[in-house]
Amino acid sequence: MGLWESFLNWLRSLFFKQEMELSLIGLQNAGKTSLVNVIATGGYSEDMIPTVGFNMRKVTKGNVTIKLWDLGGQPRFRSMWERYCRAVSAIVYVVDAADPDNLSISKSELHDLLSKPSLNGIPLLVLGNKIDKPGALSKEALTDQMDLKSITDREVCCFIISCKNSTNIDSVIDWLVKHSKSKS
Ligand SMILES: Nc1nc2c(ncn2[C@@H]2O[C@H](COP(=O)(O)OP(=O)(O)OP(=O)(O)O)[C@@H](O)[C@H]2O)c(=O)[nH]1
Ligand SMILES: [Mg+2]
Repeated sequence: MGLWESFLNWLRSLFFKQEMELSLIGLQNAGKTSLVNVIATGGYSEDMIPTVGFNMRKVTKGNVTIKLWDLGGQPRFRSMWERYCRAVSAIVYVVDAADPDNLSISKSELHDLLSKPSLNGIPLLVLGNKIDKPGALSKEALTDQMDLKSITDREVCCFIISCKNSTNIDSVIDWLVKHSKSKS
């Protein structure tokens, strides 16, 4: 590669570099930390330790550096969700789509969070995880049961995924990368 070409590549990398910050929210056991691992390294494990408080991870996809706040989903950590969502480009809300018993709690926690004025207008990505499991909800059923149609003050998108089988993880990354542009 010639000098001039190297110089142009360097310039390009400066101008196209994007940064974004995201928060991963959802009830305990939904698969938030598993999703971070799949996005970062492609690794998946059944043996996961519940997140205590939060973890911050940085992941680079192409020219985009994504700073991820992976929050604990147990009841005692939910009061800090809002604080970690204030400055983000998007909120990613993870739901266990194969756990019907927790859906109504998950739904009310989501709607509570979105009612905070500080989070007004922040785009929302809802992910129904664990679709590898029998009885997991379809995207339509999840949209319905999480009452996503009632959210009209922001952009809302929904995918059903499996961290275990890496299903639709590409679509998630594409969505995230597209939304990095709105911030920087
Ligand atoms: N079958 C299946 N299990 C999954 C999937 N994703 C995550 N799990 C399992 O779900 C359990 C909880 O995963 P975590 O990623 O720790 O969940 P979390 O949302 O981070 O939980 P907290 O940190 O407590 O809020 C683990 O045993 C995972 O292996 C999936 O796509 N399919
Ligand atoms: Mg976790």
